[in-house]
Amino acid sequence: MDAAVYSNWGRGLQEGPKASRGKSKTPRRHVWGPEIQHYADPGSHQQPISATPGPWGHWGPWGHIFLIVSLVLGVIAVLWVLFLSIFFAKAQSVQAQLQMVSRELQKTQEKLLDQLSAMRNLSELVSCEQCPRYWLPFQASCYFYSQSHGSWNDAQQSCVEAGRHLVIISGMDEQNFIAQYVGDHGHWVGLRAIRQGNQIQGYQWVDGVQLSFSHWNRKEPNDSGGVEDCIMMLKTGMWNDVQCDVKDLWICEKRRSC
Ligand SMILES: [Ca+2]
Ligand SMILES: [Ca+2]
Repeated sequence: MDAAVYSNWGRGLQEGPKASRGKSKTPRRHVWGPEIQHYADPGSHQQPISATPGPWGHWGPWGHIFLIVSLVLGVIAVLWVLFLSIFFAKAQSVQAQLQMVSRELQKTQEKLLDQLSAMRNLSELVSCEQCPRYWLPFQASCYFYSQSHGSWNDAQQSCVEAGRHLVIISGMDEQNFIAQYVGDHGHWVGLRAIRQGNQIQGYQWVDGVQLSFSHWNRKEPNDSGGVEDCIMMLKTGMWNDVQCDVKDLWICEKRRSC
């Protein structure tokens, strides 16, 4: 107990002589924790007669904790915003890189197709007419795989404009050759339904020949909804009837002299 605080112990609170002159040799203690209380009756410890702000100030320890928590939350919010900014910048960079890779892949695909066409032309140069650039030769025909999508009518018009037609598949050899280049996309072929009223009477190639060889997928043709008049090759190489305005890739065929 500080001698200056209770210099007149038992006679009420009174500063000691040296303390009252402000020249006490006993220095005032500074402690971290609750302030020392001055009691009128040191024995009772019930009636503090003076109280100065503690080391936490007038807000008390809870105010100090609130201030620290607010600062921590503020720092976390700033770090989170910083993280999101970096994340979105990275995402945009990755997207741009993917687009560039996609373009490079398309160019590589075109080059490979060109080289494949050249190799096949070379092997059949002796006996057959050469195929145009980007067209693949097989037996007495050349084949072109489109890079754009369109309806069955768009596809047929595109082929005919070039003096050819949508592919006509006459047998299993031709079917196997064509199927190996369809990749992961559906392709229109030159076959569509002959419909009278709501009934399909049969299927006909674009050259007017009735269907003889077929390679239908399981449970096809099903003419779902009564509107599936056009035939496409699935990525598996199997055939399916679908609506003619579906957007698909397509395959053109050009006969050549051998
Ligand atoms: Ca053919
Ligand atoms: Ca179908």
